[in-house]
Amino acid sequence: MAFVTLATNDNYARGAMVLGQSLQNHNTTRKLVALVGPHVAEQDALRSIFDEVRVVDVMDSGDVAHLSLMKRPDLGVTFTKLHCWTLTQYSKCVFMDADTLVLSNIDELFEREELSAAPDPGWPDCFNSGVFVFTPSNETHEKLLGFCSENGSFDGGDQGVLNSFFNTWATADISKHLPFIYNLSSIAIYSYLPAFKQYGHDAKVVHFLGKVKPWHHSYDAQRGEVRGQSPDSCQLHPDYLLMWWQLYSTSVLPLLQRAYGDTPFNTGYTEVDDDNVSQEQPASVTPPPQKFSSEERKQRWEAGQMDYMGDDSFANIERKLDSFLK
Ligand SMILES: [Mn+2]
Repeated sequence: MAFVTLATNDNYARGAMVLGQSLQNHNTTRKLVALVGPHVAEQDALRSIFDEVRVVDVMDSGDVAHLSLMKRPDLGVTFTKLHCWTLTQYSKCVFMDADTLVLSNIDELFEREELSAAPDPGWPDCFNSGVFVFTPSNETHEKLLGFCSENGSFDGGDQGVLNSFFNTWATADISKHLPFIYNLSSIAIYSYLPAFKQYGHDAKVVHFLGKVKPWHHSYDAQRGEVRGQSPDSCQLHPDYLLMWWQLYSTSVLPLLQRAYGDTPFNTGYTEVDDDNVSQEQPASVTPPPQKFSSEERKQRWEAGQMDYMGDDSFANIERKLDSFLK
């Protein structure tokens, strides 16, 4: 049995390392597996946390996955994620997005059956595909690929595909509904604050849903503060973002430095060694990393390598469309 995550670029690889470290810190007894896209450079550092790092290049495979991708080039990242079903050396797995963070031991999830997941905060009759229990099977994998290339995805990503495929989740078997505390998104905190105050302390997994990910912020190691946060956000809820950065700076960054030397990382991490840097100085805040130029992004898009979880996310595309309509 194994926890499985997916990193399609270097930023998600850092998220995956924080997730893997958080699972280890809470003494998981299961294996840790990372699926990585072919462009992820940080495989060595990943290998020091994960038991298995598997490179998935749907583009280069001659199999049914590649054929499916040629039919639906818009679903590149989705096909990469569906690859988790091919991990048949494990009898059961828990998939976790690289933008999740574990707050306590969750090995009990392996008692659940496929497909178990928590409700999505935006449409609770759909499950959120950031955390789910599944049974690896080449047969299921091929069925999923076939389904995906025939029907596409109603939301452009894996969550739409998986909800259409496992379409009895909402009604058939309540034991496949994971409690919300296994996939708590910050969106839900603000949309139902009294419930968060009542139940939030039981949270076991935090999911940094949305466009802005922890690695888009920057961190003042000296003061132990995440920059660019509104001052009252910490009063509303435990500072999950700060927890992510503390784990990143204490456990992941040393691994990256060991693997690559002291070359600066484009993560927004800044080390401040004196207090002379005043807060008004914008230079002390590192802007979010620019991953690709728009020309490079266009080329990647045309090659079927969309960054659906990042630059090419639906929200970004929608914003672009809106700018034309106004
Ligand atoms: Mn996610």
